[in-house]
Amino acid sequence: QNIVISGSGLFTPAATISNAELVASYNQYVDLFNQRHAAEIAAGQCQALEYSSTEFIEKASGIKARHVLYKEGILDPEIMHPVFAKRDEDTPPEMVEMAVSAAREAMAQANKTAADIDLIICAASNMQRPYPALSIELQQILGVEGYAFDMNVACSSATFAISNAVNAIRGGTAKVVLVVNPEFASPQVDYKNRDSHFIFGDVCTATIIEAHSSCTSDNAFTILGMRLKTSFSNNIRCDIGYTEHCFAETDPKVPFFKQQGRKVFKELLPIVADVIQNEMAALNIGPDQLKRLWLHQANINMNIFAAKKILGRDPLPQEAPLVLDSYANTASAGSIIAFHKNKTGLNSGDKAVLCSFGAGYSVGCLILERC
Ligand code: CO8
Repeated sequence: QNIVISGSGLFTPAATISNAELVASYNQYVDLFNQRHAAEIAAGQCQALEYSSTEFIEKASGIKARHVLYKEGILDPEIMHPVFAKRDEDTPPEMVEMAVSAAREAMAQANKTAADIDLIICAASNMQRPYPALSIELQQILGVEGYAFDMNVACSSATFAISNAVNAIRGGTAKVVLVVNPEFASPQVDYKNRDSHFIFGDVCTATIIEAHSSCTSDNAFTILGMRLKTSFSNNIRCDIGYTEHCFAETDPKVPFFKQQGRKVFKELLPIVADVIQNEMAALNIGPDQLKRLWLHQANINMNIFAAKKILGRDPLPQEAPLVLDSYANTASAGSIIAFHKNKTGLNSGDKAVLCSFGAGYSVGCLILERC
């Protein structure tokens, strides 16, 4: 049974933060911190903080700006986190609100109404609550029958969810599946940490997955193959969890994303290349047949390195499109944004790769063919 991605959608928050704005506020925070701890710093009991720089950020990551849901607070050196009101039980949380918007675009593209959808998977790096599942609230808002569930494989949440969608269709529990990836990353960013304050942005993507026989979209992609891989690593980690309030000592850094960026770069790339190359070999697809690589968007150098390894030459910019410059790292949504914004211009039969990689480690590779 041929299964296709027949539509995609994207919700982009209106507010943006440029590197210049982010670095200016961080550097103000550094000045305040160093003034307030001048005595301890002079006595060698505390390390002075160093300035961040726009040049470093752009060169090391390719990021120039990011979208955020709530800009207020992030740039205030006395606050350094998004400030927003807690919503009551009758108001959908931000992640559900973003998902409604992205879902509607994907459904329109795939010519689907709520009545056509049997399953909704909400897949993201963080959930605003453990239960009831965000996807079930989204199901109610969209007016979808059937069933819904949430899942998390960090940066590979979207590709792993698409593979779950394919399996649900093959298993007969659904005919048409909506996958949403609301990545509300900014609350997990430690804006007081120079190493990671620039990395993430907020966004939501959506895809419709269905059997080829029922697809009426004129811009659909057949899923020729899927390969998923995980391998445990502490190098990208977040420890916030529901047991946190039980501990006698609380660590103020617990809610935040942390990583050993260099180690991630070195260890993850070979796994990514292996997964993609093994799936290409299984499908008998050579690098010269690949017309596009929609890769996870974490780091420009990592993306170019991976594309070069797969293609065996330098990629042209349109072959491995980047959205990092304006969106930053958007966890699981990154490769789907690259797909959504750069899926036109391919001919029927053209092959492409959509691949996520990140925390876990986790890698999810889909080999696609333009219908
Ligand atoms: N400004 C100036 N200097 C800086 C800054 C800064 N902002 N930050 C660090 N430096 C300094 C460092 O301190 C270091 O100084 P020194 O040499 O004196 O020690 C020097 O610059 C070089 O630092 P790095 O070695 O860290 O620099 P890199 O060139 O390695 O670049 C990166 C850092 C950009 C982080 C890079 O390592 C990278 O991108 N690696 C890949 C990481 C990756 O892909 N991670 C995936 C994470 S995403 C994911 O999996 C999703 C998880 C779930 C998300 C949840 C949402 C929040």
